[in-house]
Amino acid sequence: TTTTTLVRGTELRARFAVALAEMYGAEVPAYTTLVEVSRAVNADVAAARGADAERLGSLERVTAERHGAIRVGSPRELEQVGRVFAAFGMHPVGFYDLRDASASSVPVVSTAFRPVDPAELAENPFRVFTSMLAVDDARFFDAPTRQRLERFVEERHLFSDELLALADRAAAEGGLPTAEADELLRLATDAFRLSTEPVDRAWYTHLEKISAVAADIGGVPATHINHLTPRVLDIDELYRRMSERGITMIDEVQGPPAWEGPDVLLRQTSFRALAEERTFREADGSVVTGALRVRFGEVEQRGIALTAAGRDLYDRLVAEVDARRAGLVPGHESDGHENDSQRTRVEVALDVWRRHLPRAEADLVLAGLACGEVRLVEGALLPACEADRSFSLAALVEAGAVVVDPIVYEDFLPRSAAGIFQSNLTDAGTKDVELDGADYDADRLSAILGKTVLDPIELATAQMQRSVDALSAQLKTPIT
Ligand code: OOG
Ligand code: NI
Repeated sequence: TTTTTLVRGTELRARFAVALAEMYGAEVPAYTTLVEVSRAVNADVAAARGADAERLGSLERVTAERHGAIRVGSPRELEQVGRVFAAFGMHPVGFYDLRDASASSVPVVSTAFRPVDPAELAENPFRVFTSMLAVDDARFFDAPTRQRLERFVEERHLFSDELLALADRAAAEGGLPTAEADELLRLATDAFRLSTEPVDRAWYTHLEKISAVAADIGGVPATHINHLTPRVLDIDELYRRMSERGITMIDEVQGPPAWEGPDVLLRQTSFRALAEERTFREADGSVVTGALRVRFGEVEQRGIALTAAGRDLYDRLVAEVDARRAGLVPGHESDGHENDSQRTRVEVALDVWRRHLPRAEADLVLAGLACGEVRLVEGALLPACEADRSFSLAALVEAGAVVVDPIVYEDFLPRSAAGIFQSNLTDAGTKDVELDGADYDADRLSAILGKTVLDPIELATAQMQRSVDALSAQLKTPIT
């Protein structure tokens, strides 16, 4: 018998991320600048902060880390892309509804495909934010537009049968032999290349009036990677350096404000990409060269994952910031600001955060707001146990017998995502709020995908609980 060596899913994923980056870098030169500046920022932060800089991931992981974004037009296309990503050990996590995310709204629902196992994440956390056009949402699409969209999307083939067959095999067998692995990577990368096929101008323009995102999905013959996002350790510094290079960033960093406390969840910012050459078919049948400006550059900084209670608090803080800026609730005189409507979202958010969140990472975890892995410090003295012989985690941490390592937030924020979508569009589009929208939730996406869309908070809290259970087993007593 001969044994063939399999190229395993983990390696396939790492190679996929690199192949997409090479293709995207060749297509979008500003991406290369962004990656260069990100690397420089990360190196400088690591030099300045030492080991502390790596609390939320090794410099190696962070430097290689990317997320991509793609958009598809139908349940069939979503199901197929789910099979492609499964080959790379990437599974659907999180349900994001961007149709009602605050002021901005985009006619898509989304999930992110990513590795789930902490060891896999540590090896290569490549993830792809994946949006599906909600063609059945009557607030955006009238019946004739919907029918034409459905027909248009049904007739195109984003993923070849050969690609899908190889992907299914890789997922089933945990990898592929070398030659098949190469072929899978070639076909999968190619599926996300910007198409050179002509775009029907009239149809594209019709959709663009409703939503530029709808036009980018249902007005073109293929999908493409929309952006590829590097991770930085200091997004404010990155923002400064990109601006210094003359690249106009969107107005603010999305998500939590910069503050003295730990990095929490996700902060993101972006810049509009340059116009890209595309060919169009005009009404008279002639084919002309034109340009579209739909792809953009984005960068992110990741922080600690929150528990359900932490996320509730976060959402309440976001609402408080909105209410204060809208003048619905007063600011606090002690902060020297009664007039929040004059201040930026980030400025108000900073005050709100300082009032409500513990500043030490361990306190966030011990308060049940954030997720961390606990571990016994070798040789440390244990504190006195409780009357029932159990240990309190707080007492163990206080005594220095246990340390808490933060669990990084691996997911996305719907409001930031909507903000990123929106700030890169020139036109708000149209939405008839009098009509009913189509119902979408994680269950409906799971049914479309034929696999369960996992819950980000459950994944992070389960990881934390496993570490508490292991500690409890080590100490042979319950931990409270
Ligand atoms: C996705 C926008 C959302 C993020 O990082 O929140 C996103 C898109 O533009 O297709 O990528
Ligand atoms: Ni993104």
